[in-house]
Amino acid sequence: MKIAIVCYPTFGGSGVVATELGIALAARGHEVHFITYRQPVRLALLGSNIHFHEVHVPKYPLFHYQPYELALSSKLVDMVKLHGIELLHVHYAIPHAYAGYMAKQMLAEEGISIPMVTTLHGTDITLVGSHPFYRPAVTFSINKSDVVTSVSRSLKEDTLRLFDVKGDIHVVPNFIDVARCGKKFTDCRRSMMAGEDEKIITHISNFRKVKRIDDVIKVFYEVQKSVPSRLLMIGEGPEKEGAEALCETLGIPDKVLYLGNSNEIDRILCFSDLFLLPSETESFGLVALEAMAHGVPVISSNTGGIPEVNRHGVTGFLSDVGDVQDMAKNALKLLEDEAMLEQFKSGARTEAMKFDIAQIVPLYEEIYRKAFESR
Ligand code: GMT
Repeated sequence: MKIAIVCYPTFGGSGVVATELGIALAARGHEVHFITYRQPVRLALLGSNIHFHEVHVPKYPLFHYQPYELALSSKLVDMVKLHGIELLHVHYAIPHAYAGYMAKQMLAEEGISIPMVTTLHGTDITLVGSHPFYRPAVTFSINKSDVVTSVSRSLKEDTLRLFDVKGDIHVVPNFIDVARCGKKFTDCRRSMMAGEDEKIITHISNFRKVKRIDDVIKVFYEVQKSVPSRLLMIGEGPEKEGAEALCETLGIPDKVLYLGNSNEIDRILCFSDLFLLPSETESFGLVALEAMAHGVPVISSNTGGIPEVNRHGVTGFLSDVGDVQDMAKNALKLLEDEAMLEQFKSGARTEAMKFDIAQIVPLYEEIYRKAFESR
């Protein structure tokens, strides 16, 4: 099948999922065309059946906001015609589903009928999409998609609660390449990050408000009082400066390392003992799954789709949003008991296998078949 994938090409979970899906589909013989404004960060290699087409938005001074949706829908029309693309799979409703629908309509004018699958990822529904300024357009583009999928049961419930959705929403969970994560790194250089007697705690995100970065620092502050440890902070975003300031205030700047955005999270997770994800809301928490696949137990909040991934008492522990003391208590429970930590590391790895890419990609292929039928 010839499939166009539209996504954000950034380090964010939706872009990562879309990219990994495209790579896996290409490996299964499909022809995949990524259409977005930059080559996706995880898309290292292009080839005979994996392509990237850049959406250019020429700057014009009259426009206060440059019309990306217009450029994207035009590019979709051109690429569908040029490459004979048979299906659009758009990740993140805003504005991709809207642009995809416009492309569909333009193509229909020329007698080309193409189905569109929309995958909802989280903030396109919970934080941004449900804002009154966007809701009518998001509702419209969800209802005009041939098939809609969401990455967790929780996100499906949120979508049905927040929008007037007419059709069904199929839950297709996010996934991980277990074989790749299980690979032992010969150069897993733990000693570069911490002393032999120190535990390594990790957080990876886009450092936005929704991630509750201050809670990450506060949990670590409590933990390091009892267990010699280091905190690795991976990612970039608006809350980073505040986090650095909080570390100074608490007197722990030398114990916290900020490593910026990284394409090497496999190498960082391979020597991590614990992962922190205290988010305000999280439709799935792909990064928690990535940590688990590397055998890293997760201390998280119990919000949104996280409980569908992180199993309390098996792969880590869950606490109410903002309950820093409970998160720190749970972290210490694991870090102070070597046998228990080992048991949770193995529990995390085993649970992650349920989300192996090999099981999830065929679900998307099934969805594509459905989309063709419902055209
Ligand atoms: O977490 C973010 O803010 C980035 C966002 C994105 O769109 O990339 O992540 C969302 O999609 C991920 C992939 O499906 C999910 O794992 C994240 O939980 C979800 N983020 C939120 O719901 C806050």
